[in-house]
Amino acid sequence: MNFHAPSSESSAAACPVSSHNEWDPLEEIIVGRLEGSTIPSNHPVVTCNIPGMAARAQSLAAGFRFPKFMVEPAQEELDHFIEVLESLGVTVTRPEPFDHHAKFATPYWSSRGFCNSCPRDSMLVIGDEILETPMAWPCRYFETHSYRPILKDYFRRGARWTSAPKPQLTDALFDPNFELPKKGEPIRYILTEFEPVFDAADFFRCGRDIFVTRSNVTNKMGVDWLRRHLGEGYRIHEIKSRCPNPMHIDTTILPLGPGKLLINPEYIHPDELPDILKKWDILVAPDPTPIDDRILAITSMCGKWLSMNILMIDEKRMIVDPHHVNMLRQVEKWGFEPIPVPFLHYAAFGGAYHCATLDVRRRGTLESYF
Ligand code: ABU
Repeated sequence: MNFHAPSSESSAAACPVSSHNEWDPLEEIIVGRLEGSTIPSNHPVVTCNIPGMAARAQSLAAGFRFPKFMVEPAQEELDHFIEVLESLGVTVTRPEPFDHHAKFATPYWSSRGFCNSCPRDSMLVIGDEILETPMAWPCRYFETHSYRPILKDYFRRGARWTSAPKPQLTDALFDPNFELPKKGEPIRYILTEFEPVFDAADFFRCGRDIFVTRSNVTNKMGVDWLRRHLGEGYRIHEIKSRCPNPMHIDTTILPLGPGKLLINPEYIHPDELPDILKKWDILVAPDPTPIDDRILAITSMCGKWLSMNILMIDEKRMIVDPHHVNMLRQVEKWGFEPIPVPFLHYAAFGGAYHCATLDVRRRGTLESYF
């Protein structure tokens, strides 16, 4: 029997990696870095996931370093975010700075790198295991190498460190005729089932139940691979999303605590949720507050629902962007305590607080919430 669970409660408590859900009290977190950031090299799997104006800018400037006028304000926000986390008693761990402008190649293709802004994508924490994911963007192929000193340290201190099969990312993985679905058309994806690929950010964890949305970086074979890898101790449920260019679950649907589910009303129809989630309170995210700053709007790699990219400190406290006043007020009405931290400039590097972090240790045990 392949029962995948920590060896015992006491060893799980002592392990530097121990996180079973999105809301237990946060003890240690990896926060991304912007040093060495490089605009993603051109590839259809990149372009199809970036909003219109940013995609045009990205294809013109692919492979160049991100300009200072974008890095500096985002870096200031990041430094402040780290100060806030530390003031809350959370241990913040950082990857090594790396020059992502360096070119690399496999037998099939070559690319420059991207950055370490979003550790949420390249590593998945399930209990005491930290797993390097098989990512579909060629420019992210070696992204976890900046985290290897941290991973080796966690391993030496007792964590399980694994990696999914490194994908080949040949043309066979990408549908050459792919076009984004138009309004009303069925959702389709650029990926074929040539080999397993997934980003960790397409999953969220609720103890023994793990939820996933398929996307332009996560295929069915990737979900099947993880399901078989985790074995009988976990259940992976697919959530249907109506996002036309899906990449990552955390602007579509996110649990804020046991029994509390934040949903994006544009992408999630409650009737289509897996039955077990229908028993939870559905908290409908308010309309995101529009971003009028033209530069921010043009450079953002993300959609407008980044207002949902919340990081839970525990079941009550959460980090929210003060720009998104609708969200701030709404979560207060729902009984949460929002901690406002400005972070809009980080969107040019792929996300907000949930993307920019990886919670490696939360105080709590493996439970079944359904
Ligand atoms: N990396 C999460 C951002 C997803 C989005 O653009 O909505």
